Amino acid sequence: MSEQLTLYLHTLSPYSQKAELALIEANAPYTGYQVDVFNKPEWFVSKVNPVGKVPTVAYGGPSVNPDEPSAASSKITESNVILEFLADLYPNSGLLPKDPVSRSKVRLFLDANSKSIEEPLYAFLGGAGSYENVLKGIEVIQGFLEEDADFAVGVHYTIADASISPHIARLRVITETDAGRFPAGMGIKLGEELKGPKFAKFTKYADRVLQRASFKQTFDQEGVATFFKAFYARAQ
Ligand SMILES: N[C@@H](CCC(=O)N[C@@H](CS)C(=O)NCC(=O)O)C(=O)O
Repeated sequence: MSEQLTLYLHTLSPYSQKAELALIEANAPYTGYQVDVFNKPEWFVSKVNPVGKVPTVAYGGPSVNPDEPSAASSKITESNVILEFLADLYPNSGLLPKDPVSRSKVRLFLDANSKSIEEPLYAFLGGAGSYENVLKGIEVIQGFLEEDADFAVGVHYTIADASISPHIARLRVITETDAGRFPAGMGIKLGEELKGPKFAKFTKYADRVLQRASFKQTFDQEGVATFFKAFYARAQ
């Protein structure tokens, strides 16, 4: 039997959603605890994650209230590390394939997702990135995808799918609402460009992952859109 697992998260955080998706897909028992990242409790920084970021997993040790964390639990940070940890903890979940070549493909996908999607997308959202870099990143990811594949790697849901789907959903929010600190209209333009034949493989994959039950269960579309509009409001 696995030990107690607490996931410290924020409901609007794409990195937190990566961990939630893996836990749900593995059918893993866990306690989720929402951390107010805009007004962090002192105990979270002193006892859970000195960097103060979510997601963080506390694994093992006694069962305690999440806001009274035990020094005896292991604290695991960084969403990609958490994804690999959960795949190791639940080897029969299929979150990581069994054969070494497929495992390396999943790891390459995770790395590409961090560099080619996470970095350029949130830089663009915050008004410090470039439109072209977002498109270049999507092209890189598209290069990993098989034609008509349901999943990023192989024939099962893996941590590769969990790593990218929260960002695909936020990309959709940007292209549908134009919310973000980039010049007005660029979000809508991006959406139009992604509808073209050049990005058909990526768009098909995106449509599929956003339909998944675990995804719908963990995504607050209205909440993300409202947050983006307020937090990344353009200067008037
Ligand atoms: N590289 C980290 C990024 C995590 C991250 O930036 N989390 C944000 C929420 S989306 C956070 O906790 N921010 C609070 C802060 O930076 O103080 C990961 O992959 O887990």
